[in-house]
Amino acid sequence: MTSLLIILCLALIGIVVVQIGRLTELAGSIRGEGETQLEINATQGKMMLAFMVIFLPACAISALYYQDSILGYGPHTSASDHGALIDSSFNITLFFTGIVFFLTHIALFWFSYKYSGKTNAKAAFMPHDNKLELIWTAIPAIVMFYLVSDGLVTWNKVMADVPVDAVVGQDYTEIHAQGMQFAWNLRYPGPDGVLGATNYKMIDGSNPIGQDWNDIENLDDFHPSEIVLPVGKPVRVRITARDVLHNFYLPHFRVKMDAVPGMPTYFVFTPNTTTEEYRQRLGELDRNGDPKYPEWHEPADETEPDGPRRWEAFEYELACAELCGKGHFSMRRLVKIVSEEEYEEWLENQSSYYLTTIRNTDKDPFAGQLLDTEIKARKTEFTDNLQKALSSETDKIVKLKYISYETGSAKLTALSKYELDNVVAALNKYANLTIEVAGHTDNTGSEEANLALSQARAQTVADYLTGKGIGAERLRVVGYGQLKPTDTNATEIGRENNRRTEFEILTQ
Ligand SMILES: [Cu+2]
Repeated sequence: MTSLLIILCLALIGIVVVQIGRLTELAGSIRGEGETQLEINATQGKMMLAFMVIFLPACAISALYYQDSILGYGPHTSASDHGALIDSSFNITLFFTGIVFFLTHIALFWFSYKYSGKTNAKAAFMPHDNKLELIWTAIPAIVMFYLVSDGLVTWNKVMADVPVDAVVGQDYTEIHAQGMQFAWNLRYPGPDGVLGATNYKMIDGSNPIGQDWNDIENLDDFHPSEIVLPVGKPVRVRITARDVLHNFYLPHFRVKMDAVPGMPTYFVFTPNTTTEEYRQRLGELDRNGDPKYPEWHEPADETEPDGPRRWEAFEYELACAELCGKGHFSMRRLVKIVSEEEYEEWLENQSSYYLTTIRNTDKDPFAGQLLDTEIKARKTEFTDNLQKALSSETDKIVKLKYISYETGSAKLTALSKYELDNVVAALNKYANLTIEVAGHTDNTGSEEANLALSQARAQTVADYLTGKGIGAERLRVVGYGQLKPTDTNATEIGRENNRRTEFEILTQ
């Protein structure tokens, strides 16, 4: 209904304009063509002048009025080191083009008014003027030279890669952002600080970035759902695209770089304002205790008028600045800038994508093998348990959690050797240590068979130890069969816990 009314109004206005035009034409033909033309000229001239008086101040006033919403002004000063350079380049350019803008518009409208058609005036004819030519060539040339050279210097600083001798993981953090329709796949290097190799041919449902699992540097890489970075430390973002053009855009940090399929790009920047500091800036109060930027004190959620204010809910964000398809808008990701301590804490809580998703699946080239990190972790666990038993008065038993046998036999599995080597190392380290190696089973099968099996298994372990040069007199070998369960035999997990090899410290 409203739109119908608007259309009707517009149609009526159109008819009125046409009718006025006809009327003027009619009046003109009655009074004579020339006189009417002069009158129109004079009116147009005055209108031009009036337009200038309203339009130019309005330009300046609106810019000042909205200045707090513009990047680079008010609370929106840059949150990265290089951002200030970009903002200052923009300001210098705005200063010079602003002068030209105002001067040319004043000249345009003033002359339109002053020289609007008159019968008694005649245009002056000036074929050439060297002085004028010199002035209007030299001034723009000097200004342009300055703008271009300043821009070039800024550009080189902003686009600079990390120094050649900078060490990844120490001097700077390197992260990976891969654009796809429609998400950013983020990847962090994990504890080793180095991103593993990727190959687009390896991309599949379980490997979104195409990480090469044969490269051990990939094994600790993790895929966070948001970007978290420590304040004050340079970060180099590796930017790739999986399908079409995307654009890695962090407006608050003045970071913007195309993600191009087949052509990795990068951007190096140093965040210098934490999320919390930026929020404080938005929520700042003036001397009278009133909000400095009132729009940031409105509720963040309109349906919750008493909820957090907009400044409190503020988050930095990563957007895609390329119109990459209809789901383009959904490529938003949060960016959090935190203190070094908070960052370390966050890192601790992240887990490797390989270990959580790929490990021991058919995509894992290391399936059935132990990784160095796992060997180390098991050694630490063994040493801790041994120390506990050594210092305990009552509990002298160390469970050998990672020793296992082929089903129903006393043959050790290949991976048992790591735990056995830990035992060898312990016996070599503590020369007075004597132990009882004990085998245990669950209650499946006959008691005699279990006794025999546990005895055989304990013997295999002892044989391994003596084979490594441990004196047989330091070992007592016992098979307890099903007689000493530590858990229930009613459940599978309980039975698994009961099938075990352990040793007890006899003397130390
Ligand atoms: Cu995109």
